[in-house]
Amino acid sequence: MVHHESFQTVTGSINWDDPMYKLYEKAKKIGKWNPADIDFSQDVKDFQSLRDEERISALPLISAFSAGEEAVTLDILPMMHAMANQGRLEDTMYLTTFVHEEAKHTEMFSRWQEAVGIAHMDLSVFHTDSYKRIFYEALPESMNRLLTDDSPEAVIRAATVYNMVVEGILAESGYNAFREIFKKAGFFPGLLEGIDYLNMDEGRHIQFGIYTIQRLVAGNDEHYKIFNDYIDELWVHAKDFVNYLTQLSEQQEKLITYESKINIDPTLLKQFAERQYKIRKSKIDRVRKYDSVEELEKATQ
Ligand code: DAO
Ligand code: FE2
Ligand code: MN
Repeated sequence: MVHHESFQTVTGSINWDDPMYKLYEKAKKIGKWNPADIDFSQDVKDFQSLRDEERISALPLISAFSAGEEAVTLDILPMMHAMANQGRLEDTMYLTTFVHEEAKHTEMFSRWQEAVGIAHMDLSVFHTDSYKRIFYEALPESMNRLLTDDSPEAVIRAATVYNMVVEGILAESGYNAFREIFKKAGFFPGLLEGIDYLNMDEGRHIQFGIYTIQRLVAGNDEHYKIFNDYIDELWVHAKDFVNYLTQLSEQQEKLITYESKINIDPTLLKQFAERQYKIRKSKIDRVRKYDSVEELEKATQ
């Protein structure tokens, strides 16, 4: 679109019942938190109380999240560009909150690293080839394609890597890991408070992705195949990274001979990620036989 032909709010109004508009309303109401207000003073004491090998157990996850949040902050704009270009006003309005939230997530991890004194460390050693395939390559490739191509295929692929794999599988599994490791052990209350906020924001982001893919896949087998093939391709790398984190924690456990509060059942991580993968697939699969998302909603009411 080069010129506007009309304006929705002049010829009619915002569609207040649009799912994207509802997400926008939710974000305005419940997305009000400020990373700068989180108190990390107990986290600093906790970090200092840990032995070196215990401290190291926090780093791979922190490293994956810091880069992950930075990547999604930098790579979201083409989606907004594509939705705006298509005249999808409610989607575009919702995405204004999305962009702001990813920036806050990036800020939160950076503040925590600064507070506990590890901001100077290069944590990229924890980025395996599989992590790089997703965050360094597939994510920016699929998102930036939207700048010149907003076809259904391009939108499906972008939402699949961003909302289904990075957010729906990896970030959700990561929140779970933070809670399993540190909440159970009673460490890092500030970081965990931040994780709870992030998790709420992320729920809306994933909803955006599910709805975006569902409306393009409804009644369209070719579009479904694009989603299904791409999520399966990326799952190989996501699974590989989860396995790497699991192996690290198994090695860690062998190293620590004293009684440590920091531990996690490694199989839990893998099982959680696998479950997320299956949930994402089934959410999209269920809309195939309907001609539209609205029809699915009517049928399941
Ligand atoms: O905030 O939208 C987002 C996505 C952040 C991605 C963070 C990925 C973290 C990977 C953790 C792996 C856990 C098993
Ligand atoms: Fe985020
Ligand atoms: Mn997100």
